[in-house]
Amino acid sequence: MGISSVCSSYQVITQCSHIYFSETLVTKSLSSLTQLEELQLSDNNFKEGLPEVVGTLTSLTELHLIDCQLQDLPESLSSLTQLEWLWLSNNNFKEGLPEVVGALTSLARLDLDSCQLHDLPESLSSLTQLEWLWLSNNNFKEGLPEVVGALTSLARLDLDSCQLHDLPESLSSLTQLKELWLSRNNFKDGLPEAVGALTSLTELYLDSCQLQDLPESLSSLTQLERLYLSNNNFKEGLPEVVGTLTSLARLDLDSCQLHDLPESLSSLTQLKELWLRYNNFKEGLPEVVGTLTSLTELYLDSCQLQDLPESLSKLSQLEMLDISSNYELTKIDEKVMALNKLQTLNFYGCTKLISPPYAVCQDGIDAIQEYFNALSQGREIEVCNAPVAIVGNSLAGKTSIVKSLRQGKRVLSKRSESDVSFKDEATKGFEVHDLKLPASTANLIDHGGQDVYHIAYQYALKENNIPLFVVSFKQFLEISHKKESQVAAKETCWDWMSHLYLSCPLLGRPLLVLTHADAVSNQSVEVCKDNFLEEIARLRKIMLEEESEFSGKKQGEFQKILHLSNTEAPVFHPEEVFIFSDDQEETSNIRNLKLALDRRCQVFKTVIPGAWNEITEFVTDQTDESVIKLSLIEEKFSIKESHTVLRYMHNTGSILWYNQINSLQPYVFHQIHHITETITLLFHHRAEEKWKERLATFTPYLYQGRVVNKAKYEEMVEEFKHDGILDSALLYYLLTKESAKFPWEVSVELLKSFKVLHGPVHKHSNEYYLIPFASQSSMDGSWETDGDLQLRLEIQFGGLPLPIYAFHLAIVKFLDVLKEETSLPSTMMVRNNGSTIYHGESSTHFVHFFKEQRVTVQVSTSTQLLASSWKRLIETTQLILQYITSTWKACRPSVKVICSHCLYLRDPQPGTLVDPYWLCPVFSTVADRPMKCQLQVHVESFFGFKPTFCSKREAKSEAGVMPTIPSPLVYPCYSLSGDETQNVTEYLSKIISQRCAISSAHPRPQVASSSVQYVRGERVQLQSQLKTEDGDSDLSDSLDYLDEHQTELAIIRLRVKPSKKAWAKKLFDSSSVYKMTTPVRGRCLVINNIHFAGPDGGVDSDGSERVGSQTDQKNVVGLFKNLSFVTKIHEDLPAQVNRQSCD
Ligand SMILES: Nc1nc2c(ncn2[C@@H]2O[C@H](COP(=O)(O)OP(=O)(O)O)[C@@H](O)[C@H]2O)c(=O)[nH]1
Ligand SMILES: [Mg+2]
Repeated sequence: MGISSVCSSYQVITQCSHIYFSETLVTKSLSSLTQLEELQLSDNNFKEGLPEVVGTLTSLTELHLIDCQLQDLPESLSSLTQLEWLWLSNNNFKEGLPEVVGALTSLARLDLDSCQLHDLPESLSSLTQLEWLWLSNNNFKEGLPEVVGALTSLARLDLDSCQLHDLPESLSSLTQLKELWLSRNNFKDGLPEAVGALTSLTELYLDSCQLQDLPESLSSLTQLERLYLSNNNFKEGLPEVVGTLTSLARLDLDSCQLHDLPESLSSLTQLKELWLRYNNFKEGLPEVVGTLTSLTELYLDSCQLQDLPESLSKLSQLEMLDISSNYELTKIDEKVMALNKLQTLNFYGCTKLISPPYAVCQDGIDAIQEYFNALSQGREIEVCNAPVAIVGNSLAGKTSIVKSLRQGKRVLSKRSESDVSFKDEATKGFEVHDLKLPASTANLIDHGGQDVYHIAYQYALKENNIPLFVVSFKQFLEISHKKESQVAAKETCWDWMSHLYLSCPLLGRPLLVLTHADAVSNQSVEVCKDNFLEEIARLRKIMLEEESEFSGKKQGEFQKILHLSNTEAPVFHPEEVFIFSDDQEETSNIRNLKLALDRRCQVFKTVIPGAWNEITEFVTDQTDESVIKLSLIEEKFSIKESHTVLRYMHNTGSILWYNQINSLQPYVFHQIHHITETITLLFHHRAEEKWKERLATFTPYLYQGRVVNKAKYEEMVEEFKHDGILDSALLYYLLTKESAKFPWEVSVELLKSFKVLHGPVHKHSNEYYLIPFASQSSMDGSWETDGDLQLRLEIQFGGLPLPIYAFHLAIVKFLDVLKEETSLPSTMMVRNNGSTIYHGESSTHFVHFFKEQRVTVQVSTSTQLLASSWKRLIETTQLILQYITSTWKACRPSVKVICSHCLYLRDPQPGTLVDPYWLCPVFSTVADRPMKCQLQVHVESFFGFKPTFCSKREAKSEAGVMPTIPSPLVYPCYSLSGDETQNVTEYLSKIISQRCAISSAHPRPQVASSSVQYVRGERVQLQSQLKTEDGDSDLSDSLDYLDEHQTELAIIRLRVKPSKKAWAKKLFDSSSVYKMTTPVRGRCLVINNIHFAGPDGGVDSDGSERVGSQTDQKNVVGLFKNLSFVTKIHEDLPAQVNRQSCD
């Protein structure tokens, strides 16, 4: 279709990277558009010059030529005498701006941003109509061209990032200038005086200019309404001249290293918006702020404030107050909260607020005002309740510490690893016990140390608590002897930082309890303690070094973990380290620990209205039920007040009320241990014994009208244990028969809301739930080569390691996401380290390598579905990332796009495209743009990272060995035309012969990540198991790569090397062996009958089905695909197989 046939007087042509402007097409079609007023040609490639025809469109008033690789402009452009707006940013005029621009005398707006300009032609002075000029991001190191001063109609001049040090005097002729943008230049030696002469200025941008002072002459800018000064260094004080700019309505002083503000600022009587974020007002907010009575918006984010002074109460016009991220803020003056125009209060991160309590602030300004009203009207009670999170390895001595604290003497819990008959006091999930201290009450949250219980931690997570780490000297020494002391410090203590601080970066410094001092024999306890603390300090150093390597990246939340990021203070304060042994006489330690806890609890001290006590007592008195219905409380008390009280009780750890989760909001869990009892029905550190016990007492029951007998029960249990697939009949049994703590729906919600369960999934009228955590089996490697094409992304997590349960929850999230996305009947499979969802011809895999802190997401697909598969891959990854980063706020993920072309060739070192800023909001808003541009723009311009992609691409295509790789195989794309798909298909068939060559030339590294699989909680005695294999077996050769340090890893997939055994070699050398050497080795037909037809052709009457044969099918198909067979699957074929159906 000719362009002219669709173009009328107004036409936009944009993003036409695929339209080739042949001379004939352009002259024939475009030249006839004599009425054309606006032409959009941005994002095209006019490296060879702009087509002359553009100059014939004499009616043009607006011409867009952004990012067109232009180096010059044709003279003919001078005929565009009507042209008012010309957009030329992101072109390359290194050789100078084409003179023709100066001939466009009607120009009112000229955009020359990022054009590599060093100078401007004199001819520009003819642009007497020019009002707006963008010159940002050019290099005027040698000085701004004088010609700019001649453009006397200018109202707006943008000179951001121009490497300017000074400005010419001539600039002062711009008497019409209203807006001047000078951000990100270097005025270390002072702001040029010329600025003070621009007396018409209303807006002045001077952020990030390395300013330390401002000239007095600025006081002439009497019209100035907006002044941007953020990111300068006014350590010595804000220049007094600012106080003379009495027309100012907005003043931006973010990140100016301010400690105080001058009194003179009080003259700014028109000031409406004041930005003071990221300054240090530890000593108190300057009083002068309270005099700015016209203020409507005040931003005090991250100012290290400890209180909000009463003086702010004079800001009667204030509508918006941002005090977020003032982590030490404990008090907001009552009068400030009484400001009647105040509508928005942002206090995110101020978890230490005690007056009003944080729980009250969470309910908004009304609740705060009511709280103060209630206080002033009636009785008030001072309370001091604080949650204490106790973490540490299993058997570290956590529960013993809790008992000792509560009983006031050293008491040890009774544990037995081996004796089954013994009542084991191992903590399951978590337990909460209160502890009365001299001036406070602590709610001790004792966490179970075993891996299986980590998933339960999320239930008791608090934004603010007192962390207490328990480390056993015995374990520390044992690991130190076996490995080294650094590993020991990491395993006994450091890893626990992630559990608490990744999700709640704002928690204060942890207390440390060292137990089993009686186990330290040869060396003194003090030496051992010092050794441990040194190793912890070293671990912190290593982590911070790793952080600085990534310094280009946003560290965000991580920086807030102060005891880790601030190296001036030790990780554990010497006065908060306690040593315990089994000595029962030892009571002074307990006393000291109690005192230390009491001191820390003081921070939580607050005053509450007397009326609250009634609600608190009502809740604690309800001992008959496991869960209180919220409606019951709401009937008796005011709704608003009871919510605030419940939230307060939740924050202090005395109840659990998940008011953020809609389905759980109607319930108040005041018998906290019942929650963990519900969870431990599914996971238990002695799962095997538990199942056996259950079986012994099993009696048949009814579920949905059907009797579940023992055989069915056993089958369901086996399926659950092996595959993590939980039949809802079994879930029902566990939650109602085994323990009826909560109503069935509440229990299910409790598990589903925290991503312990995924489901229900329906299959053949049965309902199932999927629980990756429960599965004992791991993903086999066949997913790697599944499908014609593999599209793959890898997420690597840096910094503090994510706990393993984070990966399991992410798998459930993955299942949730894809279930919603696809309406196709899809099947799913879960394993303890991953999951696969099959949708029609493609399948999506999620696999995690916990030890390496890495996740792989892959879509295996056909060429036909290439674009939609990329889309699915990217969107799935993004949703998973959003989930992980919102829960584990301080984690630092980075994402790699793996080159699909390399994957196709089975290249062991595939090319990657690195995007360290994957989560950048720009990406999510421009969803439909090919990601290629975005990745490159971000990577190159912001972080100095260069994407490395498919190393074979350039080299091979230049040498002419390979045709150019179609870009959808290298870059993600969101849409593909039929031709492009065809192109990819042809290309792939051409290179299939290369596949084997490359993969045999670079054998995979022996311990390829994918061959390492983690088996939860089980120390698989792999060595001994394998040794019992046939001594002649080739598999025994592979043991040499087993790592001594990784005994808890099970290497499931072993590489099979060519045999060295003569008898085996002979088998392959005989003339009777048919050698297969063609790229496609042959066809493989898999017939899998899952359901057997009954005599009438329907499903067999006894409903028998071969559950699990799907897995065999996958394995068989995977194997043959690896051997380059074309595979075809048939399911449920009748006995009389029609030959045709197999063809
Ligand atoms: N010798 C000695 N044994 C201790 C000490 N603290 C705890 N234990 C024992 O270590 C085992 C584990 O203690 P427990 O408090 O249940 O550990 P948890 O798993 O961290 O809760 C129990 O058998 C305790 O009796 C200690 O300081 N010295
Ligand atoms: Mg315990």
